[in-house]
Amino acid sequence: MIKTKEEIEKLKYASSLTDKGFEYICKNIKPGMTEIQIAKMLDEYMFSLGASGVAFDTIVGSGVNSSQIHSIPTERKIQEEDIILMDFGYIVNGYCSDMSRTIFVGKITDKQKEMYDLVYKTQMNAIENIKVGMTAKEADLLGRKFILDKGLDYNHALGHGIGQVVHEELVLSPKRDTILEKNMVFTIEPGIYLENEFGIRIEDVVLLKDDGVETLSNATKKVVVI
Ligand SMILES: [Mn+2]
Repeated sequence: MIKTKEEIEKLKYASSLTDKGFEYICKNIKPGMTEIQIAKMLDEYMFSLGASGVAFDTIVGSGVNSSQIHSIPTERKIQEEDIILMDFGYIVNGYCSDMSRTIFVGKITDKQKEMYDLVYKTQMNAIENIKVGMTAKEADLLGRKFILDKGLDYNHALGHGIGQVVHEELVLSPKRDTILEKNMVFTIEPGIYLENEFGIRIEDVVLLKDDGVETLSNATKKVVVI
């Protein structure tokens, strides 16, 4: 679970390529494309940058499909006004990346904006406050707090360890007492999933250091409307 300097460099590099993938896909998604086409386009771009494979099947959930935590891309076409949740990770030099971003096409509704801000706020609360010596459970709560305060919750862990495999043993969940140590690398990925409406997830890979976490994935988390 604890990474060497060399492993950290590889994880950083894998995440930096994923940042480029997100930028690329935001520029290239057009209404009328299907979720499957978007997933394929992103995968192909990442392979062209040097990824040797996907860390897991790329998730592209648009419209109501975004409300499923792990949706499988479908033939649904992107609308003029739409929401798209993407979760993607790639293997680069043997190490995995993992990122989720939720973007908007044409416009963002007031409710979507409210939920986006809530997910962002709780993710930042975890990023700013997770420290060495905390338990996984305590970390999980930091990345759930503001969502719970609104009477909402999400049905998955805040995050998981990541390395040569995308889901390592470390799990940041309300049930785990694992002590977080320096040089652990894990994801922070809170979400909100409103049944029959839409879902939002924001996920980054982070490195735990003496003075807190450093995010290894750095693609924008400002609201993106394409
Ligand atoms: Mn993940």
